[in-house]
Amino acid sequence: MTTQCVHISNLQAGIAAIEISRPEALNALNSEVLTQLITSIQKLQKEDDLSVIILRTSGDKSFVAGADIKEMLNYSSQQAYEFSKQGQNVFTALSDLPQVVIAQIQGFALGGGLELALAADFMIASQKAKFGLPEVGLGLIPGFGGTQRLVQRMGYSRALEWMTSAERYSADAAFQLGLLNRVVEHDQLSSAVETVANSIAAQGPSAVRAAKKAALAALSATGQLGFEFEAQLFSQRFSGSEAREGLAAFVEKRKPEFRSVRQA
Ligand code: DAK
Repeated sequence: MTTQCVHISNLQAGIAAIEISRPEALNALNSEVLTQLITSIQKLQKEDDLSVIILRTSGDKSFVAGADIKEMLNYSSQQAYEFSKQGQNVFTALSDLPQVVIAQIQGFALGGGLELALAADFMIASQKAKFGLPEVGLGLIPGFGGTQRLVQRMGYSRALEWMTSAERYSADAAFQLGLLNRVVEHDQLSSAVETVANSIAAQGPSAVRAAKKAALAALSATGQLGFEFEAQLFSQRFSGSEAREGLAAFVEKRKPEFRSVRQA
C-alpha cells in the first residue's frame, strides 16, 4: 500500500497549505512523493478562490534533505534523466501556479530540498534553517532546475560557488545573498508565514495573480533550454563511476573516494 506523504489543507480564506511528510527520511523527495506533489499542485491550480499556498513539511529538523539518495543509488542514466524530467515538471508546475507560493523553511533545505524551495515564489525561514547544494559531493549536480533558479535568485558567481563547494549556509547568510525574504525566530516561523500570507490574501485576488504573472515574465527570458541542458548533464552523471561512489558512500555512511574512481 502506498503511504500518503503529501497533504493539502485549507487555512484561512484564500490560503491553503501543501505539506510533505516523510519524517523517516527527513522529507527526502522520492518519485512517489513527486507523483503525489504534482497531484496536489494540479488540484490547487484549479482553485480560483485561493491567493496563497504555503509549502511546508513536517518535523522540526528538516524542510527537505534533498532528492532521495537511496532511490538514486542504482539509477541508470535513462532513469536519472526520467527522474530529472519528472522533478522538473513538478517544480515547473509549482512555480507556474497562479497563486503566490511561500516556502516555509524550518531546518535543512539541501539539494533537491533547496531546489523545491526555489520553485516557490519566496522563502521565509527560521534562524535554525540550513541551506546548500551538496550534490557535487555525491558526484552529481542539481537536477530539479536548481542550477537555473539559483542563478536567477543570487546571480551567477554566488550561485556557482554554492553549486560547486557543497558548503552549507546559515539562514542569515542566505538572507544576505537575497535568497530569503525573511528570517524569524524558530518558534515564530509558522505565525510569520501566516501573517505574510494573510496580507496577500487580503488584496484583490485577480490583481495578486496578475502581479505574479507579470513578475514571472521577467524571468522567462532564459527559456526552457537551460532546464533541458541541466537534465542531460544530470543523466550523464549516471554513466560513470563517480556518482555511483558518491551515492554508495552516503548510504554506507563513509567518505567518498572520488580520486580512485575518477572518470573522464
Ligand atoms: N535521501 C535519503 N535518505 C536521507 C536523505 C536523502 N537525501 N537525507 C537523510 N536521509 C535519511 C538518512 O539516511 C537517515 O536514514 P537512516 O540511515 O536512519 O535509515 C535519516 O534520513 C536521518 O538522517 P541522518 O541520520 O543523516 O541525520 P543527521 O541529523 O545526522 O544529518 C543531514 C542530517 C540532512 C545533514 C544528513 O542526513 C545529510 O547530509 N543528508 C543528505 C543531504 C544531501 O546530500 N542532500 C542532497 C541529496 S542529492 C535528481 C534531481 C535532483 C537531485 C537529484 C537527482 N534526478 C533528477 C535524478 C538533487 C540531488 C540531491 O538532492
